[in-house]
Amino acid sequence: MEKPNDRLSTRSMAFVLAGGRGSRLKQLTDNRAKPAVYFGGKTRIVDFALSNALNSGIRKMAIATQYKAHSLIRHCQRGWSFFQAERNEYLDILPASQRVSEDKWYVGTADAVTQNIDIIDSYGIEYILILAGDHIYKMDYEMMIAEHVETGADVTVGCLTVPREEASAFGVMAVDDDLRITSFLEKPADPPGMPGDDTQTLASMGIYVFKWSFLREMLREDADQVQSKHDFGGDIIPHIVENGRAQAHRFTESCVRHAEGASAYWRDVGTLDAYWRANIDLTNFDPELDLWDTNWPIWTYQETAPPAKFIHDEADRRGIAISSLVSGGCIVSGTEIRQSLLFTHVHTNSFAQLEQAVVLPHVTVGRHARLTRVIVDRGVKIPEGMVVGEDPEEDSKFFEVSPGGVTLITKPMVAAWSAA
Ligand code: ADQ
Ligand code: ADP
Repeated sequence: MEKPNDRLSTRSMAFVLAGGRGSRLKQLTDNRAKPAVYFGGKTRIVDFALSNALNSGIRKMAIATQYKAHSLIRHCQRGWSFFQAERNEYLDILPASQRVSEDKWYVGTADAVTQNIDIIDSYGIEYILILAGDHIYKMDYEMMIAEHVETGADVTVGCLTVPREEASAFGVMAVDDDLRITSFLEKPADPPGMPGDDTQTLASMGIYVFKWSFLREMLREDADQVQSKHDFGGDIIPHIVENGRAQAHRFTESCVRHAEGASAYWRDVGTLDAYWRANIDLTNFDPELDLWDTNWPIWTYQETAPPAKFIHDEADRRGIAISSLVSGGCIVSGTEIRQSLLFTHVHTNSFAQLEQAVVLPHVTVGRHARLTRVIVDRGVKIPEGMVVGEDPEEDSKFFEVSPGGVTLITKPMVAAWSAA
């Protein structure tokens, strides 16, 4: 029988890069980093990478934060503090804290690891899994680590196929029959197609497995290179592809599907349109992302809240939610809600209507308000009678309207609307 301590997952750590802003999410990331953005009713984006690691058996984790890290740090402290040092379990939050020199933030993603080499050393691990904290997917990382050990590669890069016209946002690779990476281009302007399918490109997920002793050496070398941007996708991976052995690991091999034959779900949710769509998709009859799977739970910090409450009387107040997700602490008082997602502690009032609305925690919606195809930021108080989502031209005077016609509503925008 396999002894628990021999498991690869216990000899590995996950290092989560969570420093990026995600500027295409517009004002949704004015006060929080992209990994801290709420997703799916209860969770935040970073919970997916952390839960994947936990569900894969990994009990040593570190999160590198930088941009507007406060809500991310608070979330991790509240929701992810159950690790027990006595059992060699760790979750360290590593803000860019000028540990190395007074004036140094994390320059690039590789530098975020370099600046914490001594902490990683103290974990006594053999393998390190570098993750991005800003994607929605379910994946068993232990399978990727096992493949890394089996092939003896210097680095194993998680990859998936993306439509060629979207591929310039990714690291793009070519592989041979054994999935050895033969070329790697970081965010090429004109990405090449795949052999046999010109419409698709093999793209890096920005997740990597290394033997720690190897990466440590690479990072030390990279730190001295003046022309390096100290970035995994831009510097470290291309260097290994040229001078060593880089192997690709297909996401489809280790993704966690909710049913036989189901698709391999992975989303970047980096734009307002993609973010809104991925949230609203959860209201589908059979959503591609299964949050109900008890075998692969998405762990998070949950506010203590009473059950959702609906107030409905046939006379005039109709408090109903159709094809929607409504979280704890919500009070739907005489509001008609369709195909929407309400996070914790949302309170909506009589005669209001919500359709295809993603409503973040602690929002109140005033009487007679009508909101269609919107994202409402945390804590917003929608004034009585406000109508958004029916006239894009009018909406764009006060709110952020996406190319796909989704309207983002934040507190300063409502203040401007109310003042006008
Ligand atoms: P991008 O996602 O564009 O490309 P980047 O902006 O470096 O790369 O972000 C990667 C991760 O690191 C994100 O989770 C981000 O939050 C975090 N991050 C960014 N700067 C950081 C810093 N200074 N300190 C700490 N964390 C930081 C990468 C790869 C591509 C790959 C895509 C897949 O470079 O090759 O295709 O991910 O999305
Ligand atoms: P309306 O939707 O007509 O504007 P209210 O929001 O004043 O009405 O209240 C409707 C119902 O919502 C109340 O009867 C009560 O059951 C519930 N409710 C309102 N506020 C709270 C609260 N703070 N805590 C618990 N329940 C509340």
